[in-house]
Amino acid sequence: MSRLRYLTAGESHGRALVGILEGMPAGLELSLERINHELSRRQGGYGRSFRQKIEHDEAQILAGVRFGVTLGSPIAVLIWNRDWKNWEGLMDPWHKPAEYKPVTVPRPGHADLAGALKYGHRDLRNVLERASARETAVRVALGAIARQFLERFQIKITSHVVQILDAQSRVDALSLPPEEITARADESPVRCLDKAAEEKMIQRIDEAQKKRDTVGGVFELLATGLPVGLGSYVHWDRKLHARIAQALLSIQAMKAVEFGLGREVAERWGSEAHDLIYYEEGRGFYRQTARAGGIEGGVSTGGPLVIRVAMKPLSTLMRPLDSVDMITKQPVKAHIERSDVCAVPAASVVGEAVLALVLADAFLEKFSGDSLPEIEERFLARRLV
Ligand code: EPS
Repeated sequence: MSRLRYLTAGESHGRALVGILEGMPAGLELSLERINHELSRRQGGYGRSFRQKIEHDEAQILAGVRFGVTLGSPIAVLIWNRDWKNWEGLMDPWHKPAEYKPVTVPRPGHADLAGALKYGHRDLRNVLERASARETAVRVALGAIARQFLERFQIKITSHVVQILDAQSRVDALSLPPEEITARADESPVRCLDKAAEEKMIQRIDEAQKKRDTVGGVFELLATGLPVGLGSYVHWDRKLHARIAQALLSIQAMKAVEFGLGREVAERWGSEAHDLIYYEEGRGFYRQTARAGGIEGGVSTGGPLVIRVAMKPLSTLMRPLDSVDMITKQPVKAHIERSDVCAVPAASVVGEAVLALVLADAFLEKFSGDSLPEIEERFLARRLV
């Protein structure tokens, strides 16, 4: 990220999560309710653990905002972990409890083993606390700020779940307005727009719970209202799709990202793989399809962004997988930590936030300025032809 940067800190059962967002222009009116609304969207979804009943995520803005308006200085956000009081001793920054049993059996698929070997930890809790997707709460808060910035320019981001295990949605979301997608997805326990698929997804999650297993899936992100020209074709680290893919893959448990047709494009003839170009007076250049997903050559085309993200089944199984104790080197079953059975619906909300951060960064790069009016001026003066 060049114009908009962020850092987060915090352990899953530590005192709090904190984030700093740097690069937001001055003069943007922010709503705290909106930030908290996004946080509550992330906490939902069928198949979540008891943890989400303990937490009631709320953001506190510690810096960078005054009287509801951004100052142009770094914005600091804090979210308390309510569960911390149950873990106070175990997560104390200074004192180790007299009786303490380290976690020594890594879960296959988690960061546990590779993370411990890398940092030289002999207690896997030192790894898993930070590798946990609890961190995404603060990313959602920062993303909610980026989103409010993008909405000033009519850029809207939404998402819905298209697959859990083998249950697949058949709804073509591109034909729906983004507000409707959000409203319908928010109402569905699995954020799915297709009622029949929703039922099957819930069944699969119930089945997983019963079998003490987990399930992953796929969510789709859509962004509309983007101007032409975000990102660039001139250099690898400026290509918009590559930046989006990097950011989305940084969300815990994401394994693949596709744009438009995605990997299906490899099975098509060239004549059926691209978005044909049309022009109309007043409307400008336009396409009738979104096969490229709204990005060509690393540059936004002005069409909707269509991105699919695949999430693996969570690696904490209540019927644990084979593993080896780090200390004794004996074969044992993996460590069990309270966890979700399925977190794909929540991941789609995190995906929206992460996408908002990348798009706001690319937008600020193109229409840079220190204050919102300056950026608005540059945006209005943009060349359309
Ligand atoms: C959480 C994500 C999960 C949970 C966490 C809450 O992250 P991961 O499975 O990657 O560690 O661990 O906490 C619990 C489920 C718990 O019982 O404490 C989240 O998204 O808030």
